[in-house]
Amino acid sequence: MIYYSPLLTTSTARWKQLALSKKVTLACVLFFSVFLLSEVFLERGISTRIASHFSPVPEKPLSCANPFEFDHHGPRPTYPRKANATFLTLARNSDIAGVIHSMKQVEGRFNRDRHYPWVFLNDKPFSEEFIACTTAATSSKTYYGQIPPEQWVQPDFIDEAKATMARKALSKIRGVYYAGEQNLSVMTFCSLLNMNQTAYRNMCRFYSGSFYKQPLLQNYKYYWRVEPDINYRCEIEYDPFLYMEDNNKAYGFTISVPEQKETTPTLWETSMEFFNKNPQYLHPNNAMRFASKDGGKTWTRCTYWTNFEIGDLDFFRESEGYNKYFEALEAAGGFYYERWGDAPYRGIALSLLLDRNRIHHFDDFAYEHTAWEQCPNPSTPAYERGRCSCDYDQSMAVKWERYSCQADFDAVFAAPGTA
Ligand SMILES: Nc1nc2c(ncn2[C@@H]2O[C@H](COP(=O)(O)OP(=O)(O)O)[C@@H](O)[C@H]2O)c(=O)[nH]1
Ligand SMILES: [Mg+2]
Repeated sequence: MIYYSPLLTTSTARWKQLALSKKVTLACVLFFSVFLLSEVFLERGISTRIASHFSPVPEKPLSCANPFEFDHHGPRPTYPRKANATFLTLARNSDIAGVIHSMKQVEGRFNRDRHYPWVFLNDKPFSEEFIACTTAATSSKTYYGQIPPEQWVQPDFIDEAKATMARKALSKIRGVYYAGEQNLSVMTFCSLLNMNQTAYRNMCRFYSGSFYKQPLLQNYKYYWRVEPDINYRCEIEYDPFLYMEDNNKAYGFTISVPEQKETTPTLWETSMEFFNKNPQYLHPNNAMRFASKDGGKTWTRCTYWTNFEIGDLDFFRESEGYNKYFEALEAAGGFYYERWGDAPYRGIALSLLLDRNRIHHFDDFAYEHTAWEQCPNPSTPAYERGRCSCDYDQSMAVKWERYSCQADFDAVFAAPGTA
């Protein structure tokens, strides 16, 4: 049956309807322009406000002062000298509470009498509140930098239609974190604009190939990465920067886990293509066996869990292999067409490019982030020395032994090397 609207029966009515629909269209265009502009220019745009209206999150008062919340029993260590080093925190303004939490941990457990500076990086300008609180949370100097867009946003050569399809496909697989679209099912307009769901990918790409290029890091040799909401559950009774320096270490980690298959279907073959073409970059005493047990055919998926890391910036800046390898992966587009992370990237790069003796496992650190942690073995002096308050049995390498890559690391790195 054909239905004729009475409004269409006269030309005046038709005109009125047209005018009305024009107004509605204009109002819609205006509304969505404001919406989109707010998403682009304000960190907490309209969508966040609408969402918070429906599920209001009570504002927690920030605790900016009194960072030294740990009791230190016994004498503090004395140190021969300081290293040329800094803490490094990438964060959004909205991460402030988690950042202050982490700073209290680091300051209280270690830095309150070492005074290493903090470098904070963000893809947007830091808010006054962020700067005021983080400055108050340490007695050291703090520096704030904004990442240039070309080192942060998705490059122009990425085919967005292909990237969107990939994100959709990944988000249909259960158990894949930061797959892409699921967080935004209600934010259709954001997803049209390709916003937020690529932020995690931007972050992974940034921590793979750009963080060490930031001007604020140029004068430092070592960085110690600190993420929001981490915990150190032992005192840090020595200076890990000096440990790195005195032992010629280029990279230190606490937890080693395998990367998910779904996020990296072609990472290994793309990497092998690069290293087969450029074998000159392979270090003769590398840790290939940590990455592959069959001479490169298949990947163990083992990575260093990069949210804790202490590294030698000179290595990242100066290693031609590290930088060329990043360029090759960037050109392949897998940071966006798949969800290549900085942990698998770093895991492969360091295992193949570095002398394996330059990679160090900080097994005496009690480190925890999200649900995963490392706690030193209570039968080791580290546990008592650090007056630890963690449970060794909850350690990734103990509780999730089959899943952890720690035993692989220990085996590979205990094997006799050439260096
Ligand atoms: N400035 C900024 N920092 C981000 C963004 N996304 C993640 N980060 C930071 O990158 C780090 C890793 O992100 P996180 O969400 O903790 O990833 P996860 O540890 O893998 O779950 C943290 O320090 C975050 O604060 C972003 O869009 N902008
Ligand atoms: Mg994190």
